[in-house]
Amino acid sequence: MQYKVEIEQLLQEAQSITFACVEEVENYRIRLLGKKGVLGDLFEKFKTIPNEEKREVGQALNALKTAVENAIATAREKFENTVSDSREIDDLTRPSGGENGHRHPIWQIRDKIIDIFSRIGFVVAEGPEIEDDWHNFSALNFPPDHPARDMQDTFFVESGDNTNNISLRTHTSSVQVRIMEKQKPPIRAIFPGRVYRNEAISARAHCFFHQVEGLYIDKNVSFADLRETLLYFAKEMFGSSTKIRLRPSYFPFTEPSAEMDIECSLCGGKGCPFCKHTGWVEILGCGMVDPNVLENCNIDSKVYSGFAFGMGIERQANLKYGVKDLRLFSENDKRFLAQF
Ligand code: 2U9
Repeated sequence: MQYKVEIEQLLQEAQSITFACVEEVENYRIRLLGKKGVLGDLFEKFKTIPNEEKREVGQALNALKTAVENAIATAREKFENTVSDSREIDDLTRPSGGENGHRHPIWQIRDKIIDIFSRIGFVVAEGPEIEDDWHNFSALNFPPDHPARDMQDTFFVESGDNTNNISLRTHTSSVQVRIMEKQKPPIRAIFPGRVYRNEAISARAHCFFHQVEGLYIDKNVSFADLRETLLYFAKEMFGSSTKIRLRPSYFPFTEPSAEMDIECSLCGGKGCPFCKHTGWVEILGCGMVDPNVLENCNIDSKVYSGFAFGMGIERQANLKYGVKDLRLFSENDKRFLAQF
């Protein structure tokens, strides 16, 4: 009980705290996030929380961590601007006070994923949201009769006969194709972006969502490299004790293909409604790039091999924050957004 009250009080503090100078921000950071900081203690104590309370308390703890990080980032930004742009201080017509905005939760997760992969040498690449058939489907080995090529599943931009087959991209894999066509291996990049699927909007599906895909192509890249890279990602994203498993799967563009699960953090792998009593929750898809796809992009599949992976950012947010209804992410309701 005392534990929950402490989290609530710290959350209120993080949401209202103001700083007079950079030193105060740093002292606050050390007190909350430092090696022996308050948050470290709380996360340590979390292990002793009874299983049935873990979900609610875990969400509150994550919300607190985000609020503290936001308070620090916002304060730092403010002081940086104050020093670098002295004209702003002199602008007496500027409105004072008011609420501070912050990054959208989807963007926070996107930044975290980029940060994790950039630490091991992945660069970020972006590309167009409107794509031709080659980059979105054909180069990726989609057979002519694949359901994703159907108007029921994909938004086509050209109305009528669709002779050009221009569509809103259904995944950021199209950017991978563009990079591979332009650049000789080694290629080590991640591809964040918004993608579109022709789905009826509900709590579990939306007509657009956000992905981060990744690609590593070089000589002698193996499935073991894929596994270790994704294990590193899972530990950085969900905590150092995170366990993973890979299940065989199928995608047109990878062979072999797999889906990766992490052990359910709510029940510790014992089985609960959240993990549908399996003890595991799916976080991403992955595989070795199909040699046909390499050849389609003019990369010699006898010399080079590579792995690829893809994940939905909303899915990661769902796992990290327990947000179940996808629609909340695009409604711009401040009561929802202010919690992150
Ligand atoms: C190239 C070659 C291979 C990207 C990959 C997945 C597996 C995958 C889904 C996860 C959830 C999409 O957001 S989601 O619905 N993605 O499972 N994506 S491998 O593989 C590529 C991409 C490009 C040239």
